[in-house]
Amino acid sequence: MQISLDNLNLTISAQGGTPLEDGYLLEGERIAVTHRFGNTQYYRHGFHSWSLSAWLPLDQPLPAPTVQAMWPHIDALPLLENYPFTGSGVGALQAPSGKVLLLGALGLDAHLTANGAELCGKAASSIPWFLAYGREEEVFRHYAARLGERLGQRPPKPAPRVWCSWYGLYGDINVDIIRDTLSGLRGLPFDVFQLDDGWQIAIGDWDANERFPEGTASLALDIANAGFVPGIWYAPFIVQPTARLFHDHADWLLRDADGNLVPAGQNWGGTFYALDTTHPAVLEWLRHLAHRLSGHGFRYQKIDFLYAAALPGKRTLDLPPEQAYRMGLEAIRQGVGNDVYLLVCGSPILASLGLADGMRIGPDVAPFWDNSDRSIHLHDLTGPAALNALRTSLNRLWLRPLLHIDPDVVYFRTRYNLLTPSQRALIRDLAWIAGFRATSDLPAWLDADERAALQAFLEAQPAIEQLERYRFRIDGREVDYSFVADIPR
Ligand code: 9PG
Repeated sequence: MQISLDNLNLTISAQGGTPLEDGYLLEGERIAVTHRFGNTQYYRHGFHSWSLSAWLPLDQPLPAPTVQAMWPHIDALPLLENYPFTGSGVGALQAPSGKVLLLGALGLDAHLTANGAELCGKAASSIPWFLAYGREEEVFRHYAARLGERLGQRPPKPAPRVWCSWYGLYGDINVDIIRDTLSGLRGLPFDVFQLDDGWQIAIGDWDANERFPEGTASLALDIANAGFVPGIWYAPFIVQPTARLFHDHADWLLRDADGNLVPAGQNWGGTFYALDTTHPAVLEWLRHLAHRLSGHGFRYQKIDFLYAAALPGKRTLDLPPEQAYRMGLEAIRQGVGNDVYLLVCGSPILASLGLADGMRIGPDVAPFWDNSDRSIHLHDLTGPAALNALRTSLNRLWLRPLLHIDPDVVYFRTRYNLLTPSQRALIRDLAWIAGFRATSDLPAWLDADERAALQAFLEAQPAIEQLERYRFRIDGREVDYSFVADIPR
């Protein structure tokens, strides 16, 4: 069919279409929009929190990451064909006029591709799509509003200010250092103290290990007594072979059509695997796990490596991957009830909407700017590095009306840190822009000035204005991220 959007004439292939005030509602399993923009910039939206989201020139392909076997989660596998001109959920093209043509799914399991002649969407079944043409800020805002109507939106409330153990202590946590940190944080206006990876017996066995001999409930009590909401990290959809769960419930694991286990990534000293989140016993186990942790006092739960439940595989119920994932996330939401804060991480984006309170929108930050071994030589822009975290997070700010968006932690320490003051300022400013404030700096590592800067960061309510795609004004001061958005080649 032929349609006209804001004086732009387009040829569209779809099963149905209805004009809207702010665009066009299309229906179909496959959508193709023919354009005449030529080799313009394509907005690629990554599969999950850590996957690359960026505006990319269509005439300059990037090599696909060469570490896919080790990191199957970098992107959904079908997205690596025609990399990087593929994406998940939404895609957009920049017109010569400067306006933007956006095609965004209003359902799950949707992927996109683009080239100099077409913008195409493909879903696992016929779903609604939103097509719009106009100012970039406007088309993304309208798309977000439609997504909220379809998939849900959490009630607006201010994002918690979080102290998270990961980027200070990594896995090296124990009850003594946690208690020391809690007392060192006294007087700083954090809402949540969140324990990250390192407290559990194994990935899959979510009980406290020997470094926390008094158990998780006692830990939550220590945190609450220090005046913070207890927060905890776990990775509910994955299992490592050393876990009891792996041996006790081999039938819960995600397998391919040949019955082989589907590898979900490599970490913690080996390959880890995914749960089949359409299996009734798995759903019951997930509800119970989330409920037990909230019952122990953890009213803030960071659930991680969630993409694993959305990998291709043969499941108990024959559902497409993101729908299967959403069943798992629903079980966790049911387990904790409506009042516990769920921060999803490593998570498919659209499929988490309406269920999560907050979402990590980029890769991990790190106390260094870039890791060229991984970014340049392995073409992988998802590894821990300040640059990667900033780039993808900046390109996901349009999600902000739907839930809290977490661009990851800010550094105030100069100890154990290779970032320059201006690099640290860019990270801090993006936390203000995104509206999610967190750090992992150990209070003992901060000198008086650094501690004062952290306190000011937590207390400030800066006025934020977006001037251009990557340019902002923060309390009158201009911040330009354009150089961050560029991809090293
Ligand atoms: C804990 C961490 C922190 C962090 C999460 C996540 O192997 N990997 O590719 C890999 C990717 C991300 C990652 C760890 C490993 O970080 O984003 O905030 O919670 O897990 O293990």
